[in-house]
This record gives sequence, C-alpha cells and structure tokens, in this order.
Amino acid sequence: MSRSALITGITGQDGAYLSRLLLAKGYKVFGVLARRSTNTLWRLRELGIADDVVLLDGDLNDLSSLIRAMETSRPDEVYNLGAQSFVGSSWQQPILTAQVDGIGALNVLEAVRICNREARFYQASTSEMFGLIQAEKQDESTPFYPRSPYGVAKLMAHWATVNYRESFGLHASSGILFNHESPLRGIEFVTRKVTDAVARIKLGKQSELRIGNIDAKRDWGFAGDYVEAMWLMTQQPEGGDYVVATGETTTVRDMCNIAFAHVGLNAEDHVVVDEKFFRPAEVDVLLGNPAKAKRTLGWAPKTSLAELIAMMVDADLRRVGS
Ligand code: F7E
Repeated sequence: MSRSALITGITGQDGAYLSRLLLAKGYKVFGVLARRSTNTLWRLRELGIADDVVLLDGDLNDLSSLIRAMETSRPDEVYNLGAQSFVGSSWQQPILTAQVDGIGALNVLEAVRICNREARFYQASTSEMFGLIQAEKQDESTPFYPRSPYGVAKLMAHWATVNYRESFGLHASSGILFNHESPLRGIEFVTRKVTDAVARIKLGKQSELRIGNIDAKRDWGFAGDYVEAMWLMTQQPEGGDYVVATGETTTVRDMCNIAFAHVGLNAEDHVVVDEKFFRPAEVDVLLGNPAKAKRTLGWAPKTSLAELIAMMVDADLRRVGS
C-alpha cells in the first residue's frame, strides 16, 4: 500500500520540493492550505505537480482543522513546514509569528498525538535559533541564542518537538536547516532579491539594487537538496535533531558578486547599501556542521553556491525576459 504524507506550508518553496520528492517515491501527498493567506500555487505549478497533490482547508492556528486534515489524509508522515518565515517581518508581527511558528507547531504536534501517535513528525527548525552564535561552527549541541522574534518562536517549536518525542514517544524530528534557496524562493529573501535584480539589470529594466547588511554571512544551500534530508529523518528508526548545512559560509557581498558576474556585470556598479533594510538585531554569521546528517542519514549537499546562484539567475532571466 502506498504511503501518505501531510505537509503544512505545501505552497512554500520547501513544500513544493518536498511534494515533488514524495510524489516521485509513490506517496499520496496532502497539503494544508490556509485559504485566508495570500498563498498561490505558482510553485507547485512550476514543478508541474499542482494537480497531483490533494489540498485540504486548514490553518496552523486552528487545531480542529488540523485534526480533520489528519483524519482525512491518515498520514504516515507529517511535515510541519508552514510558518511566517521572513525574519525581517517578525519584528513587525512578533505575536503573529509566535502564534504561527510557535503555537502552530504545537497544534500540529497535538493533532498527531490525538489522532495517530505512530505518524512520524518533522519540524522545520532553523539556524536562526543559533542567532548570536555560541560556537564557530554550529552543530546539534551548540547552545541557542535567537536574535529575532522569528528565532524565538522557532525555538519554542523545536523544544516542543523534542518534548513530544520524550513525553509521548512520538517519532518526532527537528531539522535545523541553514539557509536554503532556489528559483522558487520568495522575492523578499536576499538571494532571490539579488538574482531577480541581476536579471532586471541585465535586461535593462532596472539600474540599481538596494539592499541591507552586505557583511552578513550565511551558509547557503539548495532547497532541492535539503528536502531529501527531511525525508531521510522520517525514515530513521528513531526521531532526532539534525543540522542540515553545507559547512561553508559566504558574505552577502560575495553572493552578489557571484550573481552579477554570472551575467558579465560588476556588482559594485549596481549595489547600493540602504539602511532601510537593516534589522534591529542581526545574525552576523552562520556556519553549520552537517557531520551528524552525513554520518547518520548519509546526506550531503550536492549543489555548490555558484551552481545555485547560476540556476536562480538563469530562472529569473527567463521570467523577466518573458
Ligand atoms: O537574509 C541580509 C540579512 O532574509 C539573509 C529564512 O528562510 O533563512 C532565512 O532567514 C541575510 C541577513 O534570510 C538584505 O540582514 C542584506 O543577514 O535572505 P534572508 P534569513 O534572515 O537568514 C533562515 C535559515 C530561516 O529559517 C528563515 O525562515 O541577508 N540582507 N540585505 C538582506 N536580507 C533581505 N531579506 N533583504 C535585503 O535587502
């Protein structure tokens, strides 16, 4: 009998790639869709799978809708990817962020506990929990120090996942994913903002790119690689916590240089630093150590930053050009 999976946040970048992966493995894929949000299905359409997934009305802050989604889909695996995921916005909407990213995760855990404790649970945790880093390279034992309302809310969800594993014996895993990007990334995130601008500048539709802190360093990988780690976590004999990262860190400045150079332009001619995009508290540097994921899951990233940025710029050149 084929397995089934329930995904919150199915219309997001990771939801789309994970759906494609699970469909290819023969899963029946269900997604929770919040009708009141501005979600669109463009990512599922771009991957050509919009008609292959079953969308169920529901909301992370509506436990009864999650229980219904569990009853309808009877999932073997539940992936909680739904979130208010833009760190910058979390200062404007800290309470909403806490409700969706923190309490929302607890609601999904409750739905699993109430409906089927055998279902395997995955929580989309984040390197933002490390924030003001307490070790040069962050791994599963590095203390957390979140620097944004987003990081604080995600930390609650992470510990709730650990707690439900320890309290109720759930097969619950927390994937501590470092930044992961793709052509399906939202335009509000810095990589996609840059690759979209590079395409517009190259095609003569824009002249400058205004961004914030170009000294920030991130460990960027390809989202398509990272969803494989999510699935591998739910296949283990027991749930666990895993850092998923490339093990390399790059400044926003150098990422810009790679993107502009890909189309033969010089970033310095176009990038303007604008304090409007600075954050009240910054995460200066993130660098993950994915040794446990490699050892236990047999997972390793396949895509370099240069390949990733080239893929994104090429996709944006096609979009802007058409
Ligand atoms: O910022 C700097 C900004 O918004 C990266 C989310 O997926 O990854 C993501 O969070 C860095 C920051 O991602 C601009 O200050 C400079 O230092 O692309 P971002 P993020 O905040 O790291 C983690 C792992 C998540 O979990 C989150 O959900 O780039 N930066 N100039 C800028 N950032 C933006 N957005 N826009 C700028 O103009």
